[in-house]
This record gives sequence, structure tokens and C-alpha cells, in this order.
Amino acid sequence: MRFTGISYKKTKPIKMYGGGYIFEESKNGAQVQDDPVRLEEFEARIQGGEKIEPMDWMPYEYRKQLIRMIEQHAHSEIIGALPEGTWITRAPGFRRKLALMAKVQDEVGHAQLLYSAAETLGKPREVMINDLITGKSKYSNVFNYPAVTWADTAVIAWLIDAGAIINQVANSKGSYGPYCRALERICMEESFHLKYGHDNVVFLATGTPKQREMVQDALNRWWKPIMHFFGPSDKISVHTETLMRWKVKMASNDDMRQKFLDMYVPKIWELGLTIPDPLLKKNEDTGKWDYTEPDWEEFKRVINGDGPCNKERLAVRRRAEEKGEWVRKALMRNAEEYTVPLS
Ligand code: FAQ
Repeated sequence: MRFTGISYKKTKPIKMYGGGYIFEESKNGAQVQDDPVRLEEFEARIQGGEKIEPMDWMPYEYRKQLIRMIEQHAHSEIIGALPEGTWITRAPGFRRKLALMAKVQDEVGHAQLLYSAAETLGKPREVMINDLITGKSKYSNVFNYPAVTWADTAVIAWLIDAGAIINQVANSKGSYGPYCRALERICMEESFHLKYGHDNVVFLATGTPKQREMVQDALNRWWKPIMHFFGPSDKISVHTETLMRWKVKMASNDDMRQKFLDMYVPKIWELGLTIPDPLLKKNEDTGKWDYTEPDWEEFKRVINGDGPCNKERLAVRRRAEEKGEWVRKALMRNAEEYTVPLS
């Protein structure tokens, strides 16, 4: 058995393909000390641009950070399906309904890829799902806001997907093999979502006055969550330094936010839409965007369970877990035969 220093209580150690065993933090709070020689070798591999694979030795903290980040990402995809998902039945027209349905299915598929990537580090999927529905794990702030009109779905598909792509294309060049490969696949699909979202925004922005008003209102509602999406400013980010040293994160939160502004503010202005931030402008001296500092207190409240839709989102997931339980049980009893004809 390979000891990783982490494990789960209530979960029998399961032999994962990564061979990792994950345990709750030790109760006495003892820090796990990595072998300094192995740590040095590991860091040299990272610096040399090698990929770390599940069976490789890795520091306790690297494994823990990856599980945290990939798991949160997986939860974000599965919860992220909900704001747009509620619009499938109300999408304007059959073609848009089909396209939206396909996008939402893709997002759920991304969650599957990411849960699998996190499982390679030793945390069982059932435990991750349980941590989500009991409110122990976080997921992206943006999905705790409501999609009030059809235009909100257009803004989500364009700008949230754009933000996700900026983050994930960069991180797909990172150090942990299974996560990077999942991200590459995800980004290909997200690029298509972005085009779908852009098409919807352009349609509304060049439509009737009512349609323009709808999309402007949606942008006004989503701007604040979008600015929060890239994470707290570098000054107060907790994990960036460690994650960048180990090439899990390939750019800081502020750099990702700047890249998003660089790429999308001109496109938004081009459509004649306005951005609800009077301070937003490119600073010619620094070459960076100036903007109103996002409200990080609100951000903290939202990611810790007190946003407009947190309770609703988790209730939906809990219900899905309950309703799907018989299917999961049936799948585990593959040797059983039907004794009652199906039809
Ligand atoms: N939301 O120290 P940092 C998508 C937490 S996928 C919630 O800066 P880090 C696709 C953070 O976890 C969207 N929590 O953290 C889609 C930490 O809390 P902890 C998800 C956030 O990890 C589109 C604390 O704040 N993408 O949208 C957020 O270095 C449309 C301190 O923060 C990913 O997950 C946030 N926005 O950087 C689906 C990508 N930001 O754990 C459907 C992978 C920070 O200590 C429809 N993740 N926190 O309790 C990452 O790149 C990083 O984890 C960051 C945060 C950049 C999100």
C-alpha cells in the first residue's frame, strides 16, 4: 500500500488506480512531512515540464490541493448545468432548445471527466458528491445567481464559458496529467459553447429594442459575478502561490481576469452594450485594465453558502441523488437477472 498521509473516515480504503488513500485531516492537526529528497526530485520534474501521473510519488499537499481544485471544478460543472438547464423547456424555438440541451449535457459530461480525474488521486466519487450536497465543498460563485430571462442564458454561455476557457486552456498545460487531459477535451467543447452564446448575444443585441434591453439587463446582472469568477485578487488569494509553484495553476487570478477583460471588453462594446463599471478602462501607462475592486465580502458570502440560489441549487442536487439511488444500486448488481418481463 502506498501511504499518502490522507484518508477518509467512514470510507473503507478503496484501491484506486492512483493507489492513493485519502483520509480526513488528522484530528490532532499534525502536518504530514514529505521526504525532502523525494520532494526535491518531484519539484525538479515539475520544473522540467514533466507530467505527474497517478501512480507517481507526489507530496501530500500537492495531492490535497489537486483534489480540492478538481473536485470544486467538477461540482461547478454539475451545478453549472442548472441555471441554463431550467431554460431548456422555455428556450425560444426548437433549434435553440436542441442547442441548449446539448450544451447542458456537455457540462454534465465535463463533471464526469473531472470526477474521474479527481478519483485518480484517491477520493471516491460518492464522497465528493456527498461533500457537495452537504455543503462541505465549494463550487463556482457564478452558479449561485439566477438566470432571470433567456438573455441571462446567452450571457452565461458567452461570457462564463469565455472565462472558463481562459482559465482552463492555461491550466491544461499544467503538471497533473489526468487533469490536463480532461481540460483539453473540456476546452474543445467549451469553445463551441462560447460560439453558441456569442451567437445568442449578437441576436439579442441586434434585435428589437426589447431584446437589446433584455441582454443589457442580463449583462448588468452578471458583470459582478463574472469579475468574481476568476477568484479573489492576488493580494488575498490563499492558494495561488503554492499552485503556481507546482504548475497546477498556470496564471494568477488577476492575470486571468486581465486576459478576460482584454479579450471580451472590446467585443462587448462592439455590440453597443455597456458595462456597469464606471471605472473600467484600459490604463495606457500600465497596459492593464483599471476597474472597481470587486466586493470580496459578497464573494465570500456567496461561496460559503449565502448567495441568492445556493439553497435551491443544493436542494436540486440532493433530490437528483435521492431519485437516482435505485439506478446506482441496480448498476452495482450486474449479476442479477430480470424475472419480470420489461414489457
Ligand atoms: N467560486 O486561493 P484562491 C465553468 C475559493 S467551470 C467559488 O484564489 P484558488 C464551466 C477557493 O476555492 C468554473 N470559490 O483559490 C461552465 C478558495 O476556497 P477554499 C469553475 C472560489 O484555488 C460554464 C478561496 O476561494 N472553474 O464555469 C472561486 O487558488 C457555463 C480562496 O481562493 C474551475 O473550478 C470562485 N470563483 O483559485 C459550466 C477551474 N474563486 O478551497 C456551466 C479550476 C476562489 O480554500 C456553464 N479552478 N474560490 O475553501 C481554479 O482555477 C481555481 O480553483 C480558482 C481559484 C481560480 C477558481
